[in-house]
Amino acid sequence: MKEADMLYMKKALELAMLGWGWTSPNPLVGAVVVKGGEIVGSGYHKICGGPHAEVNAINDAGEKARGACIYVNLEPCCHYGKTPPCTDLIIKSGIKRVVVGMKDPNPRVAGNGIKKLVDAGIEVEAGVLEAQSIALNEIFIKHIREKSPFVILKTAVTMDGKTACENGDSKWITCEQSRQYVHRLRGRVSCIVTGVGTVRADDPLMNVRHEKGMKDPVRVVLDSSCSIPLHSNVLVDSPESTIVAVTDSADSEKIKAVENTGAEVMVLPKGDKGVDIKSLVSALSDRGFDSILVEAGVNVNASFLNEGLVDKVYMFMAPKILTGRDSMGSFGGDSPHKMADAARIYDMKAESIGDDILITGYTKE
Ligand code: AOF
Ligand code: ZN
Repeated sequence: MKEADMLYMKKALELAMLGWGWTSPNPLVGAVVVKGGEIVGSGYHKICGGPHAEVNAINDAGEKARGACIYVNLEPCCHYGKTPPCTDLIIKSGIKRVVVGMKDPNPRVAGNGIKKLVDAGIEVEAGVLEAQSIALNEIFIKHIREKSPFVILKTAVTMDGKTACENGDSKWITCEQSRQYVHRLRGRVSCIVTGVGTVRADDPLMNVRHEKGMKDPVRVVLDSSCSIPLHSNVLVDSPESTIVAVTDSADSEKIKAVENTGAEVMVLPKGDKGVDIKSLVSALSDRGFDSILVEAGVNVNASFLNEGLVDKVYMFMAPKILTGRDSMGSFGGDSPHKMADAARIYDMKAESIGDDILITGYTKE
């Protein structure tokens, strides 16, 4: 692989990141137009429904696009969606080489974009920085392939795996930078799921206040009996972006009171422990949500993990050892009898965030 190709693709990936939080359910895409060893145009996909990265980059390059090479982290589209096919514009602009990060998993494209360019006599090279391109759009990839949201479970623990003292105190485990990182993650997802226990204990806002210019996700509170206090922050601050998920055993007066705050109440089937989590994920999927961030207590965390609904885990580990036999961990549920029953995490990675270590990994290989 040519070094220059990797360099320009890296630039395209960096540009793609600028759309973080605004392109959902569409992908993060960046593009650069290069001619004579110089960047003559660049652009990225800014907002879902808006022009694609290639369009912005080619318009930026203008006449200089003729005879140039375009680098884009996702295969150019060849279909009419909310916008016309990028392949047509690439062909018309006189670009002679296209370097692609990854093939588009969208069945309406899926290799046909590349084929259309090749058929038009354009040189195409695919798979440059492919792993990075796939990682950047993991939410988009799962959502478009499986029509189901990508589920991220986030926890924060001490080095001995504790999340709270025996009396529930947990403020704060991690450093300021880690908390800011979580806000950025919140800005990328369609919704955050938590339990009513967490709402009672911490009264969180669950918004993106540490990052400017990002939209807040919808907040979903699991509360089978609809017992959420009406003065909770999630019902006082922007209640129109709060969903309270209850079961049919919830009292209708309580449901009405929550609805009167402006929040939505979603009645879902009962599971073993409260609201059935699979039904919740499928209801959120029906709304077109591409991603779910689980930021919850021991029971909700265990339900999501044990039901096989988690795709990716973000675990922030603080440089602290809490100790104490009654200190709490991040996962409750029934206690397994064999280590072999532990949930296996794949492709585990660690990076430093301030004083903490962020460990990420996937539940599937
Ligand atoms: C984007 N931005 O920069 C690229 C995309 O409905 P449309 O016209 O916006 O098309 C969306 C599809 O286009 C998307 O699912 C993906 O397959 C392809 N490429 N989409 O939103 C872009 N290059
Ligand atoms: Zn396109």
